[in-house]
Order: sequence, then structure tokens, then C-alpha cells
Amino acid sequence: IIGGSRASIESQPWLAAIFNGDLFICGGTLIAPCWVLSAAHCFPFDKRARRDSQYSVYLGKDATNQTDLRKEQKFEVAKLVLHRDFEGSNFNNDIALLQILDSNGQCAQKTPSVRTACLPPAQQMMPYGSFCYIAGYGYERNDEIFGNFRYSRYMKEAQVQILSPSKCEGGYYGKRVTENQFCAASPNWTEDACQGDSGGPLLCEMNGRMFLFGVISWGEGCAAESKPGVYTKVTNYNNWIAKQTGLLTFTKG
Ligand code: 4AZ
Repeated sequence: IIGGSRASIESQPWLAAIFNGDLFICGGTLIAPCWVLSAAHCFPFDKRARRDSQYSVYLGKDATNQTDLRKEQKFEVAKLVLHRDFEGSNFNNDIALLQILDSNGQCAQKTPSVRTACLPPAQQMMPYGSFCYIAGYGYERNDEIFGNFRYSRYMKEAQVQILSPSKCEGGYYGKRVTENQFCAASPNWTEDACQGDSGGPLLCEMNGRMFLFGVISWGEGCAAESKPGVYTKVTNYNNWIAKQTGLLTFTKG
């Protein structure tokens, strides 16, 4: 996360850290005790063949290189579902679901550092201009070397504003942003998601609850002028999520 601030995981307790072996690869969001939502492009070798990927999912983690056994919960991936229409060329349908199980066959337990985010009602979008939150363990500015980035490793959160499709198109990305995506940026191009944040959440507050509206997906550079972050529009996938997970109802509160 570029800009924004470090925070403890209790302020984003739905944030998941996804590893392949010892390697941190992506963020994710806990949407139900057994399910983490992430981005399909985080799992490039799993489109056809399973290969020998050994994914682990951690919840309740303040930093990707630190372990606090009182807070964190570790899971294996019982099932990885990549959207079958994910397109590598434009990241259309950049969405994936991971079914998580711990070594005792249990899903996530609700604690102060681990809890689910809400899913918004289908096809509902926040008004353009709304400020929402992004979170992740990915790149931040390296103040020691101008123009350089480095992994934060610590969880960070930042605020970005939802942009209308016409604003994102005009002057920014043209027709490259699909109907399954939306853009968000900070007004002065100071805060943004970056490498390592993908798969993680963009959440907006409604009636005192945090709802998952976006999955961090792509962008040209990070916090670069006129280059907003692009997010998978979660509210286009309520039916897909329901079908893949068997979770039937998403309530408004
Ligand atoms: C990435 O490489 C990435 N500025 C994620 C988000 C953005 C750029 C790059 C948006 O995962």
C-alpha cells in the first residue's frame, strides 16, 4: 500500500495473507468462516494444471514476516476456484475463491483479529466519489531511494475514492477497464494499492459495517498520476460466489 498508514490487523480483521510455500504472494478477504476471496491472477499456474503449489492462508497477521500465535490462524487450501473466464490480457474476471481448513479440519474462528467482511447486495455500487479503504502487505515507497518501492511486510491501510467509468476511461485507461472492474484513486495520487496487495480488499462503510466492494487487481504503476488502481467489481459476482461456495444468502446487514 502506497501512502496510508500501518495499522494492526484488528482494524482489518478480514485481511488474509496468502503464501505459496514460504513465499508471500497475495492478499485476500475472509467472506465466510471457510472462504477467502482473492484474485485469479495470483494463481497463474493453476489455470490448467495443479502443479506443486503449496498454498497457505493466514488470518490475524500483523506482518508477513512475523508470527504471533495468540492472534494468527493458519489454513491449508482445501479448494481453489479460479473464475473460468479470467482473461490474462485485461484481467477481466480477476476473482478466485479459496476454501480454507486448518490442521484440525476447522475453518476460521471469530476473534478480535479474525472476522468476516460483509458482501454487498448484487449489482449495488457505492456512489462515485465515495471514500473507501484498501488494505494489504504489499509495496510501499522506499524513502531511501527516490522512485523505488519495497515490500512493507506490515499491514497497511489507505483511503481511495471510487471513480466513475467515464472518469476512469477519459484520460486514464480508455476502454481497457471492463464492466467487471472499477477504478479508485486518491485525490492527489498519493495513496494506492501496489504489488503484493492484489487479491486484497477494497471495503466501503455502509450503516456502520464494512462491505467488500472490490478486489485489488491491477493498475499502471502505483500512485502514479492519472493511473488509478483497478478493482474487480465484487457485486457482479454474487451469483458466482453463491454457486461456488454454497453460501446462499447475503444480507444487507
Ligand atoms: C500488482 O502488481 C499491482 N496500483 C496491484 C495493484 C496496482 C498495481 C499493481 C494498482 O499486484
